[in-house]
Amino acid sequence: MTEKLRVAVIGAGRMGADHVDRIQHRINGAEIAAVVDVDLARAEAAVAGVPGAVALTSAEEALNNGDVNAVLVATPGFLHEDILHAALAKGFPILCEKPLTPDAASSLRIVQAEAALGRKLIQVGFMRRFDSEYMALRNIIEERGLGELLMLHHQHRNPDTLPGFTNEMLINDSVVHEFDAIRYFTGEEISSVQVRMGKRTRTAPEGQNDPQHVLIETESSVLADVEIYVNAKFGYEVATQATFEDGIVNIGNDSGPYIRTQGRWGGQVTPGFIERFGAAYDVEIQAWVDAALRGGIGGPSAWDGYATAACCEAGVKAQKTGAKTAVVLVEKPALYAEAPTAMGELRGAASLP
Ligand code: ISE
Repeated sequence: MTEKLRVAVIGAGRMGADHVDRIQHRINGAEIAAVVDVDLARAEAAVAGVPGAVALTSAEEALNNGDVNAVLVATPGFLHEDILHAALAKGFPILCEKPLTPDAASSLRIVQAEAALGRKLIQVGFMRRFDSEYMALRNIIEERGLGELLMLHHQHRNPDTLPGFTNEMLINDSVVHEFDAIRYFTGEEISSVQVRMGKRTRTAPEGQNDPQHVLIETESSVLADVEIYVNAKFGYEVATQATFEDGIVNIGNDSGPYIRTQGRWGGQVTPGFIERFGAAYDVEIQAWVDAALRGGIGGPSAWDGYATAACCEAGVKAQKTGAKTAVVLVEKPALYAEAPTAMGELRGAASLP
């Protein structure tokens, strides 16, 4: 492969622009060659200050630009499939923000296209796998120092939602992260999903049931639950409590400066996901670049994108029926049998006392 990735970032919204800044200023081994957005002014704003990078309005043009040899897809999910097929055909390394695609059938088409190539080119942007506390919890689970993992309790709270954030999006846009996290922690597929809708918060927009309680079971019957609450107002929180045979582990609780002043004590609540996972995004993109330069991927694969899409489909069905809904996957192609090697290098230090 080449010495440096020359990346086309497709989509210059919040995540795309954040990745342009990250690659330009904090990542080794990659630089920005092009930024694409249907809104040219937005693409131009993203490349301002990036010498040599071009602003374009067409993904196709970017893929055919001789200066580009890698792609970071950060458009809305419904645009991913076409871009991914075109980038696979070029043989480019790809970092695709979640979701891989919006439904399991189209994600499976991507998996099949990549499996036919016989090598992994797509890394999916589940950045939580690169959070230091996530890595530490996974180590504790794998090493079995606290015995077997029995349950995972997740809290996923956002301050508010953008207009148009539907009931389905609580699953497809938000709980998709817990589906991946549970698979990452346990190393197992999810076998069923159930969704309970209770009392709504008064600030939930019309048609949105918020919060919701999602009940999840894995292949070996680890039980997990997620409180997804997207109008929590107080700030952003993604936390997990893991129950083991011989202990309890908590991750994601706000830490940082603990201040006592004027008769009060406390600290700051994290405002949003960009701040909560900023460091994880940096590690994720560096892992992608390093692995791509060696001809592989450094994190979750297209299979992980497909499996979580199938969990989301079961979750949306479960929202409508209230029933425990099975997650059905096709047989895993041999290409995805082994975890990417870079994940081994990225494991956090075991943090048992
Ligand atoms: C958003 O798209 C994200 O990916 C955030 O991590 C998540 O917390 C939020 O719920 C989603 O809407």
